[in-house]
Amino acid sequence: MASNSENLKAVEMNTTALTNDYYHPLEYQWNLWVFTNDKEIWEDNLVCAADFGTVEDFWSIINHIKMPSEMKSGQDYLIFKKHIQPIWEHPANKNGGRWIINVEKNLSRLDEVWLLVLLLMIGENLPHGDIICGAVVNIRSKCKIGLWLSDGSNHKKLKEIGKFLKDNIIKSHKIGKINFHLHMRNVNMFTI
Ligand code: MGP
Repeated sequence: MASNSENLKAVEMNTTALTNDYYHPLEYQWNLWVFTNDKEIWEDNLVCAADFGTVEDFWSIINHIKMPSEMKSGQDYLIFKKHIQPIWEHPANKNGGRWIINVEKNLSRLDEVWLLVLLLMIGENLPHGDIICGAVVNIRSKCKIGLWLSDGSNHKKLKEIGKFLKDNIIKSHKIGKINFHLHMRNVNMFTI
């Protein structure tokens, strides 16, 4: 008969095996930020609400928070790589910009497109994952989803990412055109 310490060791080994098999690590660690629009100073509205680095933790967060279509106007979700703050001023963002997808709020399409963008982003399915900083959904009368990129000068990479979004999300959801804006000059640089 096995001793108590042997039994304990066997349980510990099984637990480790189970834990390692159960969790699927993502390439990057991510933070979920929530923007609430209650305070006068813009940055004071940003709260880091959760972090995740595995597929299972991502879904447990998504399953416990409101989807964008249920949020109040003025609010945002921002999901960014853990070392990047979701503001233009952060070094990873200051020379970058974003692809902007305009989506109507009252449609389940907003939730679907947001989820698809997130899955492509955290799953490293988008091209040039190294220049992807994060994604933002702005709940407004005209809702927007933005994919933030760190390098606004590499037009080839920017366009390849935009084309991927267009081919894999935009066409199937009948959204129309998407636009690329640099953060430092909020003007349209490309439309596809
Ligand atoms: P917004 O919330 O990104 O978009 O920016 P919205 O509300 O759709 O408005 P629009 O300007 O795109 O039409 C709204 C305002 O919030 C900006 O004009 C800034 O004053 C402020 N703001 C937004 N962001 C993302 C930042 C940021 O990163 N840094 C600072 N300092 N202010 C920001």
